[in-house]
Parts: sequence; structure tokens; C-alpha cells
Amino acid sequence: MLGEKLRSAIDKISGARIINEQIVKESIKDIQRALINSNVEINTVLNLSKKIEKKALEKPSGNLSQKEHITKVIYDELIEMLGGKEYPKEPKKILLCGLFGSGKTTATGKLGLWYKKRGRKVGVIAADTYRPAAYEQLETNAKTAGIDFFGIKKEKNPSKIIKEALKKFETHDLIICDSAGRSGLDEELVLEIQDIDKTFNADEKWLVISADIGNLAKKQAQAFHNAIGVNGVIITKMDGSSKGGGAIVACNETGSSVYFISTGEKINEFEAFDANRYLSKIMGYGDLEGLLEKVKEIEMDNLSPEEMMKGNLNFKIFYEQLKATKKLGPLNKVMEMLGMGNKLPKEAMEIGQEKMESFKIIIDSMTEQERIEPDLLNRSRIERIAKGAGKDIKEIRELIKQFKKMKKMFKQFKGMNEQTMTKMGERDIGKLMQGLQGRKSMKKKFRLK
Ligand SMILES: Nc1nc2c(ncn2[C@@H]2O[C@H](COP(=O)(O)OP(=O)(O)OP(=O)(O)O)[C@@H](O)[C@H]2O)c(=O)[nH]1
Ligand SMILES: [Mg+2]
Repeated sequence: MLGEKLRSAIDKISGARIINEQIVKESIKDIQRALINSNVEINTVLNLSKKIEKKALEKPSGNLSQKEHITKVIYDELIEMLGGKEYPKEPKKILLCGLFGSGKTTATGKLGLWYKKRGRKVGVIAADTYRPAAYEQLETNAKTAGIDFFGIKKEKNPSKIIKEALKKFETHDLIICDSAGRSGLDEELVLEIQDIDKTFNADEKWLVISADIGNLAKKQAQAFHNAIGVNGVIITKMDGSSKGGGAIVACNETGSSVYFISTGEKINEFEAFDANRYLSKIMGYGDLEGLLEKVKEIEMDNLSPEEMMKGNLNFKIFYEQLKATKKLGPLNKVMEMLGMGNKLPKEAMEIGQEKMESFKIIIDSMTEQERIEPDLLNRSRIERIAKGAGKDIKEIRELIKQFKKMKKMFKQFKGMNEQTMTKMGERDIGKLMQGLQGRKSMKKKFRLK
């Protein structure tokens, strides 16, 4: 699955302890595999890899961490590769072309409905004189969409039908013309589609292709482009097992952007293509922001409980803990390790946002050395930190107190057998949380049954 594989490439970055060239290369390899599996052309994949590699280890801009920066670089490059222009808002005539069964007739109805909903008076033309019952199929689709239909049953010359239709639809805002497919783009089809094109004289000529053809889309798009000058693409069957990555990229490379995607057989299973939405959907995140959030979370989840259990708790880990407890992150893992995983009520794990912020500001004002060796914090250092953080000395002392409690708790957990740990845990965690919350009233909530 393209999305999953891309995600695991990004997880590799977020989960890494150290970011260096090697980890970036490994992640790029994963991306390459994901794209090649999805039928993206090898040259495109190599190009993308080069761009990511070049930018990944640059200094991050703004307040992004290196991991976030790399994630953003990957995301941005993928988006660019997928392309996507906004679909035309006021097309006058759209000609749909494509091979057998790609979804032209279905898309004619869907597009009609799309533009009708946006206030346009739409008429569709049945110019496929090749497939038996193409007339009836489009007639039915038009009826479902509530748009006007024109066709001449048994007429074998598409141009004749189009000429009549243009007269009939003179007052319509948008006319969409369906056309016949073939199993390949042979001479017969080329001549026919060129003939249709001459008569219909569309401002928009869109190729309809199925998501599963992968990078073959490039050849097709180029061939149709040579025949009539394709300037847009509709990708159908995006609901199938193929997520269309190869086809989308291939079309983008021919200069014909994907405007719409069809996601099912029903008339309303149709969307405007948006590379950002597409990528975040297949990767399972809201958007780039969502992805960056995820990077942070994974980063925190990777805080090793073993590391914390060594008893060398410092402010760095402590702060990660504070952040993570909000999401039941690593602290929860520690609890699980101690055999008391599910016993903590959620509320107990949460700490007031305000206090967190305050602690963060204070820890930010410490030197790296102080964060790692909290014992360094003597009076003069505390005064300096208070000044730097714009906080009262009392608040720094409070933080140190909470920190010491937590450190003690971890130490106590170490080396105990499970039973005693559970007992100790109940009492100590209760106390600890109470302390962190600074609220006596929370006490009841911690009582474990
Ligand atoms: N699952 C799924 N099926 C689709 C989609 N679009 C079209 N189909 C189905 O694909 C089949 C072919 O669709 P048509 O619209 O008839 O394709 P066409 O390009 O007009 O085919 P020809 O006229 O034979 O060239 C039909 O059974 C459609 O219901 C889609 O997005 N998803
Ligand atoms: Mg058809």
C-alpha cells in the first residue's frame, strides 16, 4: 500500500534517535520502494530522491526540528510530484476521451452533476456510436444527474450527432461530449476522436483513465495529447486497490494535470483532485500539519521506558514525560512495564495545560547541562533561570520538587517485584499526580480499586 509505505518511511525519520545522512538515505530507499511499487517511473523516483536528499539535511527554517524539516521536505516534494491544478470553473465545452471501459460515460454524468450543482446549465452528448447501448447508458446517467441529454439512436456518424446537439444546447452554459473507446489507441480511434474534436471544438479536452494502469498512463496521455491536445485528466476507479499514484504522477509529467478523481460507481462518488488531500488521505493524516504533529508524537513515544527506568531521570526526560502524560504516552508505557498498565485513570495522567506551559518555559531557560544534571541547580542558577524565564523563584522550586518526586518514584520502581510495585505504585503515583496537579481534590480519582 503506497500510503502505508510512505508513512513508514517518515516513521523511520521520526523514530530515529539521531538524524544523519544514513537515516535519511534509508528513508529515501523506503520512499523509492513505495513509489516504484505504485508504478511511478524510475526516473521520476530518482529525481525526487535527489531533491529530498539535497534538502533534508539543510538547516530547518522557522522553529521546525530537523525531523519535522525532513518530513516537510518529503511531503512537499511528493505534493509537487503529484501536481494538480484547480479544475476550470467555467468551461464551455468538455470533450472526454479514453480507452475502453476507462469510465468516460460514467464520468460524463458525474461531471455534469458536478457543474450543475455549481449553478451551470449542463447538456451532455452521446457521441459514442461504437458501443451498443452507449446511448441508453448515457441517457440513464443524465437522468440520474438531472441534466439534459442529446443523442441520435442508430446514427453512426458522431459528427452529425454533435452538430445537432450544439444547436439544441445553444443556450446551455456547459456541454459535455462522451466519446467511444477502443482497446488501444489505434488509427481508427485517432481519426474518430480528431473528427469529433474538429466538430465539437472544445475548450477542455480531458483524458479519462483508470487508476490501475499505473505509469502506462504516460504513454496514453501523450498519445491522446498528440491526437487532439489533451489538457486535463480524470482518474477513475480510485476506490480500487490501486491508489492511482503512478497514473497521477505520469499524467502530471505530461503536463496534463489531474482535475477530478472518481471514487466509485455512484454518481456522487466524484471529487476534485487535490494533491494535499490525496496524500494525507492515503497516508492517513489530516494534512501536513497533522503529519508534523504525528512526528512529534512518535518522537515522544520513542522515549524508551528502559532509559527512564535507569533512574537517571533528568529535566529533558521529565519534560517529555509531562508532555506525553497528556496523551498517555511513555509514562503509560512505564506503567505497563510495571504491570499496572490500565489501572491509572486518564484524569490522573493529565496535567494542567497552564502548568505544563510554565514548566516548559522554565526548562527552556535551563542550560543543556542543567537539564541533564539537575543536581547542578543551586541558588544562583535558580535565580538566573527564574530571571530568564520571567518566573518567580517559587515556581522554579516547585518544578524541582515535582521533578524530585518523579525521580524518586522511578527509583523506587526499580528492582521491585511486581506485587510490591503495584502497591507502591498506587500510593506513590497518587501522591505524585496530586503533586503535579497541585490539587488535593484529585485524590479520590487516584484511588485504585
Ligand atoms: N468502482 C468504480 N467503477 C467505476 C468507476 N467509474 C466507472 N466505473 C465502472 O466502470 C465500468 C466502465 O465505465 P464506463 O463509464 O462505461 O466506461 P467507458 O469509458 O465509457 O467505456 P467504453 O464506453 O466502453 O469505452 C462501468 O461498470 C462503471 O460503472 C469508479 O470510479 N469506480
Ligand atoms: Mg462509454
